[in-house]
Amino acid sequence: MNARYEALRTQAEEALHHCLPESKGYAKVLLASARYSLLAGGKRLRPVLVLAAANAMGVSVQEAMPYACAIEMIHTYSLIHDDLPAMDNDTLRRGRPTNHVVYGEAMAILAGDGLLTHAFAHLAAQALRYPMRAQAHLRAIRAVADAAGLEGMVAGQSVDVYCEKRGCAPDESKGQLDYIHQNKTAAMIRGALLAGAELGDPSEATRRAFSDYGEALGVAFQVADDILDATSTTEIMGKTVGKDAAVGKLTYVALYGLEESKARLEQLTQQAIRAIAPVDTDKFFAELAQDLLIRKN
Ligand code: GRG
Repeated sequence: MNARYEALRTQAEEALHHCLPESKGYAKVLLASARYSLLAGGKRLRPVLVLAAANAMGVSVQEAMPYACAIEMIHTYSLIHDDLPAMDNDTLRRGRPTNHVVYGEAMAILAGDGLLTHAFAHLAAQALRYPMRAQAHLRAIRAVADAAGLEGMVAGQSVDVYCEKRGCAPDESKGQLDYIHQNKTAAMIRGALLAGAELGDPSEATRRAFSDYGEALGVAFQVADDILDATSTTEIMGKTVGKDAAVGKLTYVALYGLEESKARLEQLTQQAIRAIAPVDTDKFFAELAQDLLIRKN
């Protein structure tokens, strides 16, 4: 990733260390469990997107940072819950044992619940600091909620889980796969961009540019993830790979094969770059899409 990405990632990383209550008192194990996963590293892609979109709209890092932290809290909750035995039953995440392996299933569920709820408390607190800009903050909070909820990530995950456990009709698999990618993965990537953009009162055309870029980039990100699951190693990825094929998961590679998946990834990347061009004056977003195309983890 380029130097600007790394600079934004470092700022977000620092802020993440201060956004949760300290692990003390009777609930200290819950708080330790939430901190364990939130502070385990990762690419911090979604926080960087929030900050970069806000910056493109002339909004300060200070005003946008709680959105960057909140979206990473929500992303982290989704990873904790996704790794649970009832879902993907994974033991490795971000190069460390998964939350439930360390803290037990019940605490992992509660840590996820807590991170999701705390994210919105964090956002409401920030909106209250800007009473003159309440509309912009409410629209940004709405973008986060829409991305995460029953018409976004959770909905996508539900179809993914349903297809894996119950099987999906073969003639519907292409539509279902698109739905899973657009919601499980792309919704939060698009939501991060929209949250940052909404803070700057965007025009309809600018909102559309961020939305279309986020959608294409998000689906590309998941196609790349499907390719990496089939071709990379557990050491490089920091999570178990090769499981998709082993459990017969509906993925891009399973449905279209490796070569067509790579071609689709390239096509989606170009689509994303075209969509963001009108607002991408310094080409940060285009470069990011290119970097994600060749990502190794
Ligand atoms: C449990 C509600 C609920 C949702 C789970 C995010 C998710 C939805 C599941 C994780 C499994 C998976 C492969 C999702 C696709 C999105 C994805 C590639 C997530 C991992 O995001 P990265 O690569 O992870 O940005 P880091 O660790 O870098 O933050």
